[in-house]
Amino acid sequence: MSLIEADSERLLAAVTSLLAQKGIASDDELVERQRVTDAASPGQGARMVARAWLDPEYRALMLADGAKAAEAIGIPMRGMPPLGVLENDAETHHLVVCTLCSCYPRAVLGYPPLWFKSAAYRARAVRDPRGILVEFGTTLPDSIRLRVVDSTADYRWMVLPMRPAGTEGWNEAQLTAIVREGDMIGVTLPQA
Ligand SMILES: [Co+2]
Repeated sequence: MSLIEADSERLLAAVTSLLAQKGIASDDELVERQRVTDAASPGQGARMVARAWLDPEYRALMLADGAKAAEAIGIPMRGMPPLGVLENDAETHHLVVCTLCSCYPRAVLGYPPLWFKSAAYRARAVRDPRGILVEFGTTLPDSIRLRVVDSTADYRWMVLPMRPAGTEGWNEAQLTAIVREGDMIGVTLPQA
């Protein structure tokens, strides 16, 4: 083990023992949370999106309380911050960023992609959001209002994208398969 690894191990041990001492989270809870986060992937969020496209009641629940909607389809949310869902429509497009660090809805999307954590994305998503979308291959008509939403440690956000044309009659599994990570952050749009 290198010196740096030894230091980071000691820091981790100190923080976890403080969390336990203060009654914030036990070792078992931390291990469980880590296991759940390791198992999470964008496929979880994609299932929520596909369900919302097909089921207006589920869509209403998702917009009212993202965490409840996640739990309703078996995604574990215990110990996670609240999850807000931003619905894109013909007038408004949402883009999610954590300007401070890398706050990300890990329970429903898994670990954030590297670009989401980069200083360049965090700065440019605010300063030049339309420009950064173009780099992801997404050109929005000028008539669409673009809202940039800051994810924080206390409140995580995901985007409910618009269902693309050409998917009429598709079932939930087919719809789930076309929803990508970036679509739920707002950097890309689902394609049929
Ligand atoms: Co953050």
